[in-house]
Amino acid sequence: MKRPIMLQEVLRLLKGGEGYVSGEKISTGLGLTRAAVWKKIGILRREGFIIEAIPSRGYRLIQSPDLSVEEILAEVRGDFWKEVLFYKTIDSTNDLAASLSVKKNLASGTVIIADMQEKGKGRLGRRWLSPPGLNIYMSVILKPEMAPRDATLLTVLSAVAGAVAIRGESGLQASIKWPNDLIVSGRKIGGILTEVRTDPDKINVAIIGIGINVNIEAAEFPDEIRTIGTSLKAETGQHYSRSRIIVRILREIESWFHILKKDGRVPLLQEWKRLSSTLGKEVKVTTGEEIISGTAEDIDDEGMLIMRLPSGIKRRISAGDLTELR
Ligand code: BT5
Repeated sequence: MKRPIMLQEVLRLLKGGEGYVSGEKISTGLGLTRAAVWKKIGILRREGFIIEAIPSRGYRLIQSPDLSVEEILAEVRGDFWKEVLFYKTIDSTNDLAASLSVKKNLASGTVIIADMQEKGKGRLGRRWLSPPGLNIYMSVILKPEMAPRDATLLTVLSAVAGAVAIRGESGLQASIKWPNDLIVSGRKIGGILTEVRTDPDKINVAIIGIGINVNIEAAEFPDEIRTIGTSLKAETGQHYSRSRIIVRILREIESWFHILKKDGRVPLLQEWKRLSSTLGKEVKVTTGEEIISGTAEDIDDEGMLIMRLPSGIKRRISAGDLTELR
């Protein structure tokens, strides 16, 4: 079921208004009765929005909740982003996206967000720590006109979106460790898990899972992650709105798709290189079949890592776990 658009319209008016927005302005602007406006305000309040109502002046938005689908939709819904589905508890947003995209044939531009995941997953069946009320766990469903070999490029694009969103919201110098890690101060603040279903010659559905540690405190990480992970809160001491970060990520993804279409891959790859912590470093990559050591020289236009081995030979690597040696 599509979320009705009217709540988002009310929210837009409240956010756009300087100070109070009169009930009259909302009702005439949206073609609603005053009673209907009051009802929508009630729904928004139940979603956690703090809205002041003064009879002679109107309504004023005082505070938004930290995670609100209505707020995200009010900001991004359009030709590219179609729908946002929210779940309080779920196994994994990627798994649900995969099963719904088959069962319900979800449109490209559907976003699935969860407050917590019981079985959040990383690559190769690893676990992704996903406690409630603190972090971002989301999957975006896209049906891009791309060849199956471009799946890594989707990870590249999403990592850029994630790093830019973290930088924009917090000022932290987030960087990207090839292929899918978002890093702050040498620790993992987020990760991307791209899964694709393909036809022989094109991607049928891409599910891009994005996990970002937002308001979790360092002390709340279990031992095995405390030394390798971090969060926006752990780095800055501040609390962040998950909605705002999600909106930034979604806007970035949308805008990179437009740029890809208009100007090709070069601008995206340049931006990735600007944000990368990997290039120029001595690295070790574990691929599952072998461990390769050398210098990370470049990524190619499919997002593959180009390594120069000590022998001088270049290798092109599609996937693996990378450790920066220095
Ligand atoms: C990733 O895998 O980094 C991809 C993470 C993707 C998570 C999102 S959340 C929404 C969507 N739905 C899902 O079920 N997944 C996606 P990988 O590179 O394999 O890294 C996994 C490793 O990161 C684990 O083995 C841990 O060492 C570490 N780790 C686990 N949880 C972490 C966390 N919250 N923060 C930092 N590191 C973590």
